[in-house]
Amino acid sequence: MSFDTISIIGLGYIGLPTAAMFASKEKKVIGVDINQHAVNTINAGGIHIVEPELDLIVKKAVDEGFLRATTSPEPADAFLIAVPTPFLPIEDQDSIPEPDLSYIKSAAKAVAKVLKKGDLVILESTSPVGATEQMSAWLAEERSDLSFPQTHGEDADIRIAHCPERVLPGHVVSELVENDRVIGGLTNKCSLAAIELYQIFVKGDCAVTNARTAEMAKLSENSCRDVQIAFANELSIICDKLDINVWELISLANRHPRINILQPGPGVGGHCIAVDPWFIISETPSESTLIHAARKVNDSKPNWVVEKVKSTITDFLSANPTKAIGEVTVACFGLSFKANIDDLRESPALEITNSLASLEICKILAVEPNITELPSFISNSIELVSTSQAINESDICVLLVDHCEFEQLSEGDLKNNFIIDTKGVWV
Ligand code: SAJ
Repeated sequence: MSFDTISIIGLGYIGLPTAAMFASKEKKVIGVDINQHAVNTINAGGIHIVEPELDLIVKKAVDEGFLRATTSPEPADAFLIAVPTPFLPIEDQDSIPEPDLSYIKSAAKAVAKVLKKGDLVILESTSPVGATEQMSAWLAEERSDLSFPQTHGEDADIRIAHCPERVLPGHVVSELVENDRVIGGLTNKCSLAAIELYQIFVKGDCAVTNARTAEMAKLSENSCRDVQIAFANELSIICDKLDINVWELISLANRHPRINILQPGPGVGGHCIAVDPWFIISETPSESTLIHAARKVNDSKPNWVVEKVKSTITDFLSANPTKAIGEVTVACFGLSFKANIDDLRESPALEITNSLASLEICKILAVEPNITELPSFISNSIELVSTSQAINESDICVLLVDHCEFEQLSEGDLKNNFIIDTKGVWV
């Protein structure tokens, strides 16, 4: 099978780097996205997302004519669907969110119009178990003139597979090439075609399974990490109550040859680890008690930090009886969802800072070295300041993200402030 033209549907954090990698191997790549701004930016040789090294690769691919973006699918030999799989809005905090596959459905319907015999369609989006079979059914509904694996097995005209992305934001370019891939074809021929496609640029192994196992593998990876972080977060709350330094405790426990406890923090953020477990929980709620409990532990950690700040304000006022509560200043160090990035989406640090501001009991400063202005959706009473200004002007310093800039501070820099450290950088 030869893949002369490859189409990527969805040019976001996964689709655009993937398109760029195929183009860097001199394949003709057609990127498709409904976002006209993204399409225009890419066709001008730019990128609309933040990811190290990607800008140069995209520019070269566009300049050399291997990558082009458009808003509607065109014929190709292989289609990779990398669209969002969000959740439907929940009615109340205790309901279990249900996945929204409407972007996959729209992408499948759009691709169906240009499908031809022999084409390969791969679902890359993180999806609930059964989504690849569902996507194939949507394609078949649109194209009764073509045969699909669910009805014609190995003799089908179209090949379908699920190959989940597993790259770490911030390291996408190297991980796309080096990481092993899980390849879940609806039939063996589907898997073999998908392996041939990925081997154009992937150096890692391509491990073959079926589509449902591939879907569950991706969900299990992120759920496993969520459960392990929940254990660390629960330990941090227990240790706080027992007056034990959790960071020392974890480093001691990790000296055991078979123990590797992860790091506690202000909660779990980002668009993957805090989200993907819900695909499992929503499909098998009675069987996912541990995964569900871990979600609750991690989701409740920001609120625990807010309560900790409130009790520290009380301690500060007891130690400084001449001060009124309105004169207290709290500085929050870090707003992004993890260290050394500018991404504020689904960030527990941002949630904590915003919650503290909404209490309206004291002045809130925020330090975030990776942004130049605060997003419009957070409280306008929060003031974005430099690290030194925050230390000098605050009474209480709350470390929320372990950015390099904060790790460089010494004990002496903070000697006049009360400290709450959710990442173990200063304690
Ligand atoms: N975190 C902790 N303690 C830890 C590790 C992480 O509190 O010990 C927190 C981080 O601060 C952050 C969140 O977890 O708020 C997630 O950060 P992360 O760096 O662990 O992961 P993501 O969400 O950036 O990327 C994950 C990766 N999955 C795994 O490591 C199993 C990545 O490989 C996936 O491709 C990505 O999700 C995805 O797209 O699904």
